[in-house]
Amino acid sequence: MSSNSRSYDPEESFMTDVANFFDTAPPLKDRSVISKKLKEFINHNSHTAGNGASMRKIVCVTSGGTTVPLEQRCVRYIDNFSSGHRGAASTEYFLKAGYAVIFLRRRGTCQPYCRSLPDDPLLECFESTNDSNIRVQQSQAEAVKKAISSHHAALEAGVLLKLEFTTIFEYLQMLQMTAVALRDLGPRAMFYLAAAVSDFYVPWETMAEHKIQSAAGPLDMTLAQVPKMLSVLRKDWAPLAFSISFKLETDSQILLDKASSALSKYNMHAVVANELATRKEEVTVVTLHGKTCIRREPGTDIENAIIQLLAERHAAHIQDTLQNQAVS
Ligand code: PAZ
Repeated sequence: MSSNSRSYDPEESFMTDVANFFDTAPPLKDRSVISKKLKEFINHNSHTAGNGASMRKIVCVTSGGTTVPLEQRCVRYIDNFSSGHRGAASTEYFLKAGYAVIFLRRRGTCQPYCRSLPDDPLLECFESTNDSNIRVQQSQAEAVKKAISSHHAALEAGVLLKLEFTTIFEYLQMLQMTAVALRDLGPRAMFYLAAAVSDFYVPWETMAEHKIQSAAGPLDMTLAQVPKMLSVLRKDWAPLAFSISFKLETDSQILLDKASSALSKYNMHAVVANELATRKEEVTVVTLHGKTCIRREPGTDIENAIIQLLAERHAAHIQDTLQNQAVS
């Protein structure tokens, strides 16, 4: 070995992968618009409601699956399953609990306050009248009124900001921007990362520009690993924020072990473990203090109980952090 050869440093190599991911990702189209919206939203919610520990808390809820394009002029892509129901329902309960919410969702997936509406609200909630006007169908009137008024109330009060992504490149850039923008809130910020994020991707510079041709025979493609940004979020982007990730598995035998290992590996404050088939009925919240199983109560959403538990833990995290800061 020559005297100036350096030994392999896994941390350095990981940070290089992270830097490469962002350096080579196609730039966000609306970066300056998103940045302005984030700044205004955080500013508005930092100067309203209380002071010290009672100041308004802001949570970033991520929701829906990210896509992995296979071509730069994308015709085909790999997708991650998520209807966005968890994120949308959780957003409603966070707002009810007094949080301001940055709702970062996959375009076209479920939105807060729309869960009780039919799949195609425009076509199924409205009807035309004899005098060529449009009116809400009687059977949908209550649901439509409630959805519109709750949504407008949240926007009017400036406590709901909705941002949209499709690809893994957009998602991670927007998450980074949001986390860095929330950094100064310290422990009052929360990340509730329910989005289903791709583990593998095609780096932009190695991606075919045009539609891949089937005449060339079977497709043989190697996907690179997406760097695990959770640890970067905790270490660099927003180190004092209360951070919760989700772990989805289809094999119940490995679910809790995988959740515990995510907790320690990425230094999360909690990991919500759920199985695909039962995710609306049962989850387990894994923390350093133990595991709490939550089951859906009849007549409500499971997210109601998840948010109650996490809001309590978040309040304790704020107290602890502020006390530690006062002592040091
Ligand atoms: O969006 P949805 O309500 O259909 O499902 C929610 C979920 C299963 C995507 C979410 O609870 C979750 O586990 N997200 C993280 C998935 C992952 O391990 O990447």
